[in-house]
This record gives sequence, structure tokens and C-alpha cells, in this order.
Amino acid sequence: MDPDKKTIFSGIQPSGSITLGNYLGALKNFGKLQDKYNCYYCVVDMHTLTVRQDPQALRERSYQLLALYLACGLDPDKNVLFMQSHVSGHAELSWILGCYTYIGELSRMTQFKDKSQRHADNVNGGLFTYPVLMAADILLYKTHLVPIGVDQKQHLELARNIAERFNNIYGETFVVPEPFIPQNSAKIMSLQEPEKKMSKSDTNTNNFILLTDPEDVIIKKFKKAVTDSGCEIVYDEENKPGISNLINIYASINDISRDDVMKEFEGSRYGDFKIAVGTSVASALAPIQKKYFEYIEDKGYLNSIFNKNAEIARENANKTLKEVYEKVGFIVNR
Ligand code: ATP
Ligand code: LTN
Repeated sequence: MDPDKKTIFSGIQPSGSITLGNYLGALKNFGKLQDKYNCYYCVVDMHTLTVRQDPQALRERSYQLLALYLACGLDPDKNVLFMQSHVSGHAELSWILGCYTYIGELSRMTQFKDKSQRHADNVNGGLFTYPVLMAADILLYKTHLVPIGVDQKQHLELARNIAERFNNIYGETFVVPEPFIPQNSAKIMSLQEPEKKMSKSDTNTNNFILLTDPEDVIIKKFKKAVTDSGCEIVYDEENKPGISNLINIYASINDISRDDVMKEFEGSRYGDFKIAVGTSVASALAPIQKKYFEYIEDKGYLNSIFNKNAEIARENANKTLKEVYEKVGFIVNR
């Protein structure tokens, strides 16, 4: 770790197949930051247990996520790519931070309210304290910047509040992290129901594009995407959520602005625009898919990355934990 560089931490749950929303909202940005910052990108497996998981599928999806990190261009020598459960410090710090978090704060989290409605038969303690574990992930590495989609902003604000509260009591300990949220792709919406977020746990497969979807499936899903009345390709989130979402996707996948997209497609028909979006997405994903299918075959290599990086993460996590243990008054024996 270069002491002159600031630190980045982000995590994705291996709770399903990764969507275009995860890619444009988070993953695509990760690679851009690897030269300027010390970067930790975590497979946050412990978070997934807040919803029931099939053990074998969870293990497989954890490898798949690492293979995707690599396929998206994250260099394993420049980024600490690791599994949350390999570093016990995440759970240890989470316990401590939980004692500095109020039930009122956790009750206000919209993801908790949303997921406890969707999984009403399993509203467990982990689902409620989920944001504390997320705060521990981030604060453990004295993170400056957290690349996330806009749906995670509320959790990040809570992490900031916890860090400030702890620092006020015990003196400067944690860095108070800032969110890093992309402009055009902070919230990619569902293709069939553009008023809700594209989500990998959606039951309707036409709502999302998976990073591993073949080209014909991608184009078919975009052709079927719900658009709005009217015929102009203009950005208007409120009155034209479907077209606005497609404009965001096209802008973000091609690294251009919304205005550029509107200029390019001035006078075009919805149908032609949808095909152009599908083609752009498919061609951007093709090289990622090729690499992904190579990496996923090589479990030995994936395990070697997990093992090497768990050690690096552990070493840095331990430094923070030791400092925290001392500050709260434990007899340190680590
Ligand atoms: P689920 O859909 O099962 O609730 P998720 O995809 O929202 O899961 P994660 O896998 O943990 O949750 O998300 C990883 C990252 O992707 C987070 O930074 C999140 O903000 C971002 N993200 C998720 N969905 C979108 C989306 N539709 N648009 C932009 N960013 C997203
Ligand atoms: N809560 C996030 C995943 C997550 C995360 C993190 C993101 C867990 N720990 C730390 C950024 C930093 C989610 O559900 N998308």
C-alpha cells in the first residue's frame, strides 16, 4: 500500500448474477481508479446471509464475482480483490460499531424497510444491522472514497455518522469516507418497469441485462424495453422514464454526455434507438465476457488471488482494529 495515495473501498454481494446496473453504477468505475488510489474491492459474502442462500450456489457466485472483477480490468497486483469472510476483522469491528449505532438510525434505512417487506418470512437481525457491517467494511481500511450506486448513499451517510461519533468520543481514529457516485448511471432502471431500480434479484429476467447475457439476448431485451408515449429521444425522467433510462445507459456505456446522445439520435425512431443501445451494450460487454469465461474455468488461479489478498487485507485491518481496541479500553492481545 502506497502511504501517499488515498484509499478506496467498495463491495458487491455475490447474491445473484451481476447486472448492467451493477456494472454501470459501480464496477465500471472501479478500474478507472486503480492507478490513483490504494483500492480494496471486496466480495461481500457475509452480507448475503441476510437473505437465505443456497451454500453451493453462494460459493460458486463468489468465484464468479472475482472472475468478473478481473474480466472488467481490475489488475490483481494493483487492487486488493478479496472475500469479506476471509478477514475476521470485518465482523469484529462490526460488533464494536454496533454499540455506537442507534436503533432509530437503523430503522430509517430504506433498504431495510424494502427488504423486510420483500422477505417478510425472514426479517432477521442481520438484515437490520446490515449497514453496521457495511460501515465496518469501509472504516476498517480508513477509506477516503467509496464508489457506489445512489441506492447505497444512505448507508454511506450512516457510516460517516458512526465514524464521526467514534472520533468525537475517542479522538481522531477513522477517516470519514466520501461517496463516489457516477453521473449518468447512478441508478439504472428496470427495462420493463423503468420506475424501479434494475435489480439482480428481480424475478422477471426481461427487467435486467446480465453481464453474461449473449448478444442476441441483450438486443432482444432492449427491443422489448418499455418506452413512453411520444416519439422524441429527449431526456425527461418524470414524463419519459423509459427513454431517459436508455439515454443514461447509452451515455454511460459510451462515456459520452446525455446531450451528445440526444444530438446523435435527433429525429431517430424509438425502435432504431433501442437497437443502437443494445448493440453498444453487447459490444462493450463482449470482451468482458470472453475474459470472464476464461477466468471462471481457473479456480486455482482465483483461489490464489483470494489467499494472497486476504493476507494483505488482514494485515491492514489488524492495524485499525488494534488502535480501536486500545481506544475503547480492551487489553490488546492481537
Ligand atoms: P439486489 O438487486 O439483489 O438488491 P444489488 O445489485 O442492489 O442487489 P449489490 O450487488 O450489493 O446490490 O450492488 C453492488 C453495487 O452496484 C452497489 O454499489 C450498488 O449501488 C450498485 N447498483 C446496484 N444496482 C444498481 C443500479 N440499478 N444502478 C446503478 N447502480 C446499481
Ligand atoms: N451494501 C452494498 C454492498 C456493500 C458495500 C460495502 C458497498 C457491502 N459493503 C462497502 C460499498 C462499500 C449493497 O447492498 N449494494
